Amino acid sequence: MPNATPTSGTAPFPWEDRPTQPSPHLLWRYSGNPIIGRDHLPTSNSVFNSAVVPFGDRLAGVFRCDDRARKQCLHVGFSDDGIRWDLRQDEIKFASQAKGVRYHAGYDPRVVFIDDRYWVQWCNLDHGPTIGLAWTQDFEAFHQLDNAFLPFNRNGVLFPRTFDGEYVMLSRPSDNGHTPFGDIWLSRSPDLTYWGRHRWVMRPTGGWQSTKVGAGPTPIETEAGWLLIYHGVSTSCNGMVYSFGAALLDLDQPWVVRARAWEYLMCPREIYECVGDVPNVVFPCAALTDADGERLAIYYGAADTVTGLAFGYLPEIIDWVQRTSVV
Ligand code: BMA
Repeated sequence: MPNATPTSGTAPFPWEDRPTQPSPHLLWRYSGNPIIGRDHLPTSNSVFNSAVVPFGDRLAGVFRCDDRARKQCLHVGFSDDGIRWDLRQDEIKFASQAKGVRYHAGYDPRVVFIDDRYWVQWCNLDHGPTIGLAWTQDFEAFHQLDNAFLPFNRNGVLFPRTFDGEYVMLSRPSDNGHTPFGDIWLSRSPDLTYWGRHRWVMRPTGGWQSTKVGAGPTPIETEAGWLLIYHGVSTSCNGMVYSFGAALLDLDQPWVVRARAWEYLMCPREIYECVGDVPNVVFPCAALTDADGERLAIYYGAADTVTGLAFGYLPEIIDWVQRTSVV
């Protein structure tokens, strides 16, 4: 069985056993979904597409909270069990910023621990959407670097370690609107400021992922390769539909796709995924594994309104990606 590098350490790992009712699905949803409602903060319109990470013996996270003016804001939150979250009312204010960089609004954060600090990647609005980067060591003081890329770009996702001394990030070049296209690309940097050595990774194929694809949670290192959970978008007569699936990237050359499942892992079907500010969206931004690298908990935004949690077994998912691969 492939083993994943555990990401949970001594932090709590949220879990609920697979329902006993026969289910054809690899993932099952937490029975108490959504775990974070749209009114979690007195000022929030919606809380979704958010990132959580082990933080000592707790979990911490950066949350997308759109306010009631519909401004996209980033807020810090903490949890003792991964299910009940306490979000700070004030949005993140940067303790320092690279000269000239702007933070007007931000959304769809990811968080990853590399070396000795937590790196936040998000879609930063600075003359168009691009990839913002900041670090923190305590989830109190955040320090913003220069944007990683030129606009327009979304879904910047760092790998959790360096490759030959270089940081590696996935992203999706896009447009200034509701981009009707999108491939996943990979870029490298010696210092998280200067990015280059770009490599193409994957394009939309068909069905649930026929319009565009974008990286989701931080890739998970396993013996079978990097498990990449990514969102795929299709376009129906009713608009875009966001689902998510999985692929395995080469351990040493992570721009090489070794396997890619044809079917989705999850598509919007519960009421809270199909009804909200943007109907028919499940959008994963974070995943935790347990200490044995067996169990997986995925945090995802639902209908751009609330936050959901889903569970699965990593070995089953990896086996399924390999068995059903179209690569
Ligand atoms: C994308 C982003 C995501 C959102 C998705 C569906 O462009 O805005 O935050 O979940 O659209 O609306």
